[in-house]
Amino acid sequence: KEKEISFEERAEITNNKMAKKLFQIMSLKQSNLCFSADVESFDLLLKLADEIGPNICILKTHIDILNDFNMDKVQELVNLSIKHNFLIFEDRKFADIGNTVKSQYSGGVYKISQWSNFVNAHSIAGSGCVQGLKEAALQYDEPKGCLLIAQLSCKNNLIDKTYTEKTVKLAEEHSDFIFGFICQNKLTDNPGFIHITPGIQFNENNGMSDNLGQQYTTPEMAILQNKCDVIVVGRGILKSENPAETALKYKNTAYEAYLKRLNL
Ligand code: 5FU
Repeated sequence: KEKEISFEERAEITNNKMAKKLFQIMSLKQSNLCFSADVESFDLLLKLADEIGPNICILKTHIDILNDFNMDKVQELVNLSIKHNFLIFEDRKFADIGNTVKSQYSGGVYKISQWSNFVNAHSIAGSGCVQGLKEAALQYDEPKGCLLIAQLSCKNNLIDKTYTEKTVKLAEEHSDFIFGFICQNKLTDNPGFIHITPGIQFNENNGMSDNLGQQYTTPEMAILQNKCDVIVVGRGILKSENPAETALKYKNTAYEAYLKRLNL
């Protein structure tokens, strides 16, 4: 049976600067929790980021669902990410030709490349899409990165096994920029690639799905059985009575599951 490698060791092994930084934060903060801050008010997002920030390694945004977006508030979010030492992941899911995603990433209203540490992309458009994002990222001194969406959590999605395998291959070909996957289970033994998993809730919350096809699994299942590294939690935290307290519970559960996996 192959040995499990710790986040700390993986930070040492990988040559990808973004992966290194993330593994270091995870190991330092003892957190493999990503908070999905899916709210419509930027002010609320900032309040939550300040409260939950100490317990997360990543804060995930959907910047285009905010009603009160402006660049000053983005700067406040960046300040909070420095204060609490978490990374900002814009869940933009790029999926176009290289030239277009390059502009979508760096330009427009949101200027995503300026403030996000990493983004994600569908692999459907192939290497040009990855290349376009990579080119836009090159203008910055600090590391930027991208995850490929290898699997989706939602019911009846069109991704099959071949698509997932080809996605892993695409990631391997661009491992200077691509440092992992949005997925539902571990896809490769390459320790530099991180596996980040949405569709997570404790059993006791709203059952195991929503009305729009989202499917949930528990933190323990994701980390122990499916061998993912990071859990992404949105409504499991947001809809709870005390988001900060609930986030701490998710953090502890996910990290304990990871420690258990290391010692198995
Ligand atoms: F790529 C994916 C995916 O396969 N499933 C997802 O749920 C992304 N997501 C995102 O994670 C989705 O857009 C939400 O922002 C978040 C899950 O939120 P929830 O409230 O925990 O269901």
